[in-house]
Amino acid sequence: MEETAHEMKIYTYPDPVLKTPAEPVREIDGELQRLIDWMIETMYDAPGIGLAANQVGVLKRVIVFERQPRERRRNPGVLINPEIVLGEDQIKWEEACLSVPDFSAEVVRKGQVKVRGLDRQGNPSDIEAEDLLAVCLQHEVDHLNGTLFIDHISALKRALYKKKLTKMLKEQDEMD
Ligand code: GNR
Ligand code: NI
Repeated sequence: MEETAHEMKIYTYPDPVLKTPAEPVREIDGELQRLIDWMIETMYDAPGIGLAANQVGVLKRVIVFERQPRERRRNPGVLINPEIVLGEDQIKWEEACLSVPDFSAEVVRKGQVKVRGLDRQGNPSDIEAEDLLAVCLQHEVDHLNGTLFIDHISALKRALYKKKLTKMLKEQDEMD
């Protein structure tokens, strides 16, 4: 492993840290800069197109995301204390989550959003997004509020996923 690698552990469902709302950031200090760098590394290493601090066990309102999720080049974005200030149109997208292993499902969200927060220097930053980036930003803000995409699907589909997960965990247990 490289000496500069700082991938953090990604917590998975049903860990309680994923259900706990994160606290607003009050001070943008060196520790927060380090967290942001590690989150960006962890996101690309996973690989994923977004990551919320809850997912790495830190209850601070910080998200990182890939600004151009369809491009090969890395163009990371950061928002501290993000809020969705505008949402228009509905789209249905097949979502997955690094914290919800081996599952994906269609979720209805806004197709266009404006998300307001602070950049890593502490300056106000508005991100306008559509399609996949809009879905991703809503998914990340949900994480900060303790919500997962499986909270948006039907109770039946969610129950089926829980059953599948229990079976997977049991099989894993029997292996070791
Ligand atoms: O990498 C990710 N891909 C993705 C695809 C469709 C909808 C949402 C996402 S976010 C996910 C990474 C993640 O779990 N972020 O919290
Ligand atoms: Ni997620």
